[in-house]
Amino acid sequence: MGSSVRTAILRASADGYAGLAASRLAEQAPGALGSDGFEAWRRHYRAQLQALIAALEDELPERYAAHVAWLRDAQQARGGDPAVFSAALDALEFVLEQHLPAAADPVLSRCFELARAALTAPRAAAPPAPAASPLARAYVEALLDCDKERALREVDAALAESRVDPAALLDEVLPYAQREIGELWHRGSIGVAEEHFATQVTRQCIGRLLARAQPAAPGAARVVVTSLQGDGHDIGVQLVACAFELAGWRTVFLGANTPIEEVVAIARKLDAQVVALGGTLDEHRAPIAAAVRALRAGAPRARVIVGGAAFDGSEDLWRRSGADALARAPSEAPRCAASLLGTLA
Ligand code: B12
Repeated sequence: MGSSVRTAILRASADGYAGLAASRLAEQAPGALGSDGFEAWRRHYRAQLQALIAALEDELPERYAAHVAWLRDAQQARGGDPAVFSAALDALEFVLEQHLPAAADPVLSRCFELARAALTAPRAAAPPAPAASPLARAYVEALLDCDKERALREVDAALAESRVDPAALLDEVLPYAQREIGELWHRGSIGVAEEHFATQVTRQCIGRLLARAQPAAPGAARVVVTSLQGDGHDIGVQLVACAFELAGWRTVFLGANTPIEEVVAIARKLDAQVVALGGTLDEHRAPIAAAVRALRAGAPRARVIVGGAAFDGSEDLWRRSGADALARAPSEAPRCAASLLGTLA
């Protein structure tokens, strides 16, 4: 069986395999399933299968192993039993062996081998906090105190006193804060409510920056910015849209979760010169590649820029998407777009 056929089957049957793996786990480790245990494990397996499919497509088994270790850490931080987690991996491998012979696919076998090794390795120590400016630290502290007024005051004062410029806010302060909040959630130190709160305040900060943008000139270049169906993260792309707006582009920001055909339709309708697509998780790369293909056919004038954490950790992952360029930071995106159009001053 060819590996692309295998991933197609996996994708089409992921829901079924998720249910079978949850049933197998219930048989093998009945204590593993609490009150809503079957549904919770089915959701867990669905997410894990998406990461597995992305690892198979890109032939990067170590990314699946990293994802499994990440899930284990998140569960353990909430009192989950590591032995159950290991049984859960066995259950998934068993189901796939039954339904999708693994022997012929060395990448699939390697995914499980590395995942098992990752599970037996000791839990990773908290990574050292990245260097952050005093403003970024003060902003995070205010968020953790759920003090929106203080958080916004910190940002307003820094902008007013020119202690921070918009690019630093977009590239450093706000991403640092979102990632710190994510790390604390991952380690079980804060809940989803704190994350949701931080995301809302970060949106307001972006609004503060947008209020400083001059209206775009009528003939200015047009960009469409979005993340795609299945990707609920919109702060990264919002920062990118804000950078374009501050750089004078006519910016059409669509938020998160946009269906591919809608992105193509609006790019065609508006005759957009650039489409900027963001992705956060490994499984967001496949929809981005599909969108690039659809844009080439349906809106061929648009140049496509990609970015986001889905492309981190490898120099060339973005090239496989077929896009024209990768921008690593929001304020880099307008420069990168202008250079693609040959209009860089
Ligand atoms: C907020 C958040 C959410 C919110 C999103 C709300 C919203 N409206 O955006 C919600 C609750 C919906 C959410 C859901 C999930 N999340 Co989430 N989320 C986060 C969190 C805390 C912040 C995300 C964020 O705003 N980042 C800030 C942006 C600015 O940073 P960035 O993405 O790295 O982007 C930088 C660059 O890449 C670039 N960039 C970004 N996009 C683009 C686009 C273009 C075009 C360009 C040029 C550049 C660019 O700009 C940024 C600055 O340099 C992160 C933590 C983190 N480390 O980011 C987790 C995180 C991304 N989430 C994670 C997970 C696992 C999930 C869920 C699967 C959880 C679950 N079990 O349901 C779901 C998946 C939902 C989905 N279908 O996509 C994990 C991913 C781990 C992994 N790699 O597998 C993270 C890392 C949390 C963690 N610490 O473990 N999440």
